Amino acid sequence: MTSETPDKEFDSMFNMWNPYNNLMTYAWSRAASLVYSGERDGLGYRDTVQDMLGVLHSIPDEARERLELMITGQVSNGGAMPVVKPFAHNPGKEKAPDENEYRSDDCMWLFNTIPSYVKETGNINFYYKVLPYADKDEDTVFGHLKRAIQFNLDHSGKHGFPCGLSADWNDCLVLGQDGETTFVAFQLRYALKTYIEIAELLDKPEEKNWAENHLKILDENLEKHAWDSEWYLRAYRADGLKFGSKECNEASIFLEPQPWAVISGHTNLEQSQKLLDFVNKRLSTDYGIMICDPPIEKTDPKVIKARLFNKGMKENASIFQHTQGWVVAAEAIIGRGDKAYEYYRKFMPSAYNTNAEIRQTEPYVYAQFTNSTSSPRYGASRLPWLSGTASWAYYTAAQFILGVQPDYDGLKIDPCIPSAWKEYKVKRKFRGKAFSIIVKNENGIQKGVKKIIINGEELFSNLIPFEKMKENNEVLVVM
Ligand code: IFM
Repeated sequence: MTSETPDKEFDSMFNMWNPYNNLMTYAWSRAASLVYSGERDGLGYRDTVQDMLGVLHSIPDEARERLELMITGQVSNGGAMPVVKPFAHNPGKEKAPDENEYRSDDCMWLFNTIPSYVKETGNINFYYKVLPYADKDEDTVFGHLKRAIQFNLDHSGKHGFPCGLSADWNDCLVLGQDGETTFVAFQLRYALKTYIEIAELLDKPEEKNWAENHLKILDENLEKHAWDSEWYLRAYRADGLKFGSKECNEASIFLEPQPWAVISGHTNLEQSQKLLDFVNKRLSTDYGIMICDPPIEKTDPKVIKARLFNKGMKENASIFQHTQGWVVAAEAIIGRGDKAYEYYRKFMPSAYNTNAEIRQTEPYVYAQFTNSTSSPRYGASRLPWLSGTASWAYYTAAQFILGVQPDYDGLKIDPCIPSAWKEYKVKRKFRGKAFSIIVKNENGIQKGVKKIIINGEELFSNLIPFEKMKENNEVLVVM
């Protein structure tokens, strides 16, 4: 897929460097990193499943093989092996991890990647494909997804949220077996919403009902126990200690649950706007959005390990790059294209071509984090290449900004762009067919498609159905 937009720096990332970064990250996982080497000798579950989001369109068959490998890394209780060893993995015969080795977010990422693969390829039968679990038994891919949900329902705490276990996405929170994570609670909400869509697609009303009931209960618990008057809490420890609450002196707000409240569909438009405005007020800097604030200086590392990092670095209140795409997606979901793009450019490497002395990292590659306001190196980025940032940056640019969204029945076009963009072009291959798309935005709006004409024929919605597609397609989109 290539773009021709009014922003040449965006195009250079999107057409060349970001896809290259995606392929490198996919190929090497974290194995070639000086920081991670020695720590693991296989594919980390959560990182690998997310990395695939950036390559599904370019190498779908190879990505499917990797995806199947990761699905067979799921244990029969629904949780995942933290690391899958690509050469030694022996599905059906692996030893299940000890209870305290599971991470609560690992299998939740399957709900982003599996539907993306099916929508990209149209291979709906993939949901019926039977694959073994890591330790014993087998199931369809749809069944694997259900067990992933069941795992977090079975490992829920007293507020009805998934337990933190060995870690949720943020490796530095010490939540333990019985502490609870609101971030994974929002991931679980996203999983239930996605499961409902798949159950509808496969015509499984009982499954749909099952998920709808759980979703309703989870929504109630989130409003009752996760809302902290202006933002969502990050977690509860088993003894009731809150993380990311106005009651905390340090790290009183964490970023992760806020965009996921929007992405998961939990908040309505008005709530989403207020929440994201608050994120802007509390966490936004010149170079992106901080992961938490204020930084951690006194809290015991037994509570938050991030204290071991200098303030303003890594999980200790840096501008953690992986999370930036989530905020871009959330802003685009509520139609604020100017804001989404402003955030996108703040962490876009090529935006630093002429001030590389600030970013201090190659201006064509994503990094793990940027030093934030509390660091003496404010603006400097570190740990380039092997970070989940690349795939999320690409995925949000392609699907949420340029708005080219593969769907089960065709290609949906739903851009969310800066009002200053009056026109842009995209070229893309989709299921073997070529598309040349021109988006016109003479009225300078940020979101909303008025008209789509494909090969001279006007459509009645913003989905281009598969039946209307020829080998080569000319598409005009009017916003
Ligand atoms: O989510 C993790 C990732 O798995 C490894 N790098 C740090 C991230 C945030 O803690």
